[in-house]
Amino acid sequence: MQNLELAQNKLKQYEQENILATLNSLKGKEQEELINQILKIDFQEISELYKNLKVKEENAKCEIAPIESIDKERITDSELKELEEIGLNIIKQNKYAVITLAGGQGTRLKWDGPKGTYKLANGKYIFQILAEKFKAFENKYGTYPYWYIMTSHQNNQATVDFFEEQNYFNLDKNKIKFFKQDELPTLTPDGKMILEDNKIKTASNGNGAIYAALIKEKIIDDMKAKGVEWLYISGVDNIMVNFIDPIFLGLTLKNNMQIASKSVAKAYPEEKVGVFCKKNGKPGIVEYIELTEEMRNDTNKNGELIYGDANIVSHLLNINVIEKITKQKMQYHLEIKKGLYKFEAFVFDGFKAMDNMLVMRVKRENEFAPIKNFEGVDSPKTALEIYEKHLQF
Ligand code: UD2
Repeated sequence: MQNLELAQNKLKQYEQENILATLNSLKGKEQEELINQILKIDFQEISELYKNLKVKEENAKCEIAPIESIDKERITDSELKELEEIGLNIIKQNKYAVITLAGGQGTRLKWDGPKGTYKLANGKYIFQILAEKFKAFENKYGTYPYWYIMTSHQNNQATVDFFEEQNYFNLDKNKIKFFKQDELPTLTPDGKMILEDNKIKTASNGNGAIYAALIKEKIIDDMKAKGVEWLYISGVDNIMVNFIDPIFLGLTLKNNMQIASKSVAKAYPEEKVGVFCKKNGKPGIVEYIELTEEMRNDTNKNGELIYGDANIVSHLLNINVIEKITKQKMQYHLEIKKGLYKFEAFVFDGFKAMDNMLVMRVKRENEFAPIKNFEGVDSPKTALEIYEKHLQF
């Protein structure tokens, strides 16, 4: 059967009549490109996601309970020294890699390039600030780990071009690797795909797409060939991220954990951050949009928020956990942007593959200055103020 007929049959089977009409009206290269895109899309997956919307979000069913965290400020100096030695030993053997999640659209920042290419008022790009952390680590310890950057189909080329133009910020380009996450069609509220320049409109399918991407893009194979055992996964938008952290790695090893994350004390109940918890007894995070009013304000006898450990997208995973996570069904969350349905997987939903995880609470000003919005909270201005006041190498 010809590809055109295969594409037409798929569109009929999944009731995407409007795409079918356009497909039949196109000719030559334009029609061929749309056919190729249609044959690559997993219509069954997107139609199940849409149908499942009628089923209440998994969170509504699951039982949520607090999870304990270790406050870094309460660890003694001698123990910090011991933990640092344990972690350094792994990092110096090149068994450690940093993964930067950079496939988001960054719509709130009103910047149409990849978020890492945004230049702050101090003249530094976000990617440049992240790259300088590798250099600083090398100046202190004589080495720095591998750096993997997850991009999206939309921003990959622009990201790679930017690093080439910047000569990889004088880092060894052989220690830096880019890989693309997957994407999903966006839908109208009645489940129809839409066209943009005669192509089906798609969007990144959330930072939880990292697990499948690590396998599909053979990044896991690349890491294993290099002897990597520990992955520090963090967001591109936090310029205070401390992603080469021997103490955190040491604490995780000492507690025999395969997954660990950093938290900061939630600033106030309504703060737009996910919070660590246990869902049906497994470690996880409840996203800010899914936190109930009551949970948001729940406090313990000392008046501290029960769900007070805020997620700063700084996760440490043993490489063996990745395959375990890809074996479980990935949960998708509905996000409605400009009236369209977007389906996003969240990186932290993978944590339920383990029975427990370590949460290390760090001081907000030392490790968290996100750049989310063009102005106001979590903006380039607020992030730069924290960066200039608190950055320590
Ligand atoms: C993230 C956390 C949230 C909160 C907040 C703190 C997730 C899902 N949510 O919310 O719990 O703590 O940060 O700052 O982590 N990204 C991709 N691919 C995608 C979508 C996002 O790589 O398809 C990256 C994005 O570039 C960024 C990171 O994931 O580096 C988090 O961005 P986000 O917009 O998904 O999540 P946000 O900021 O709403």
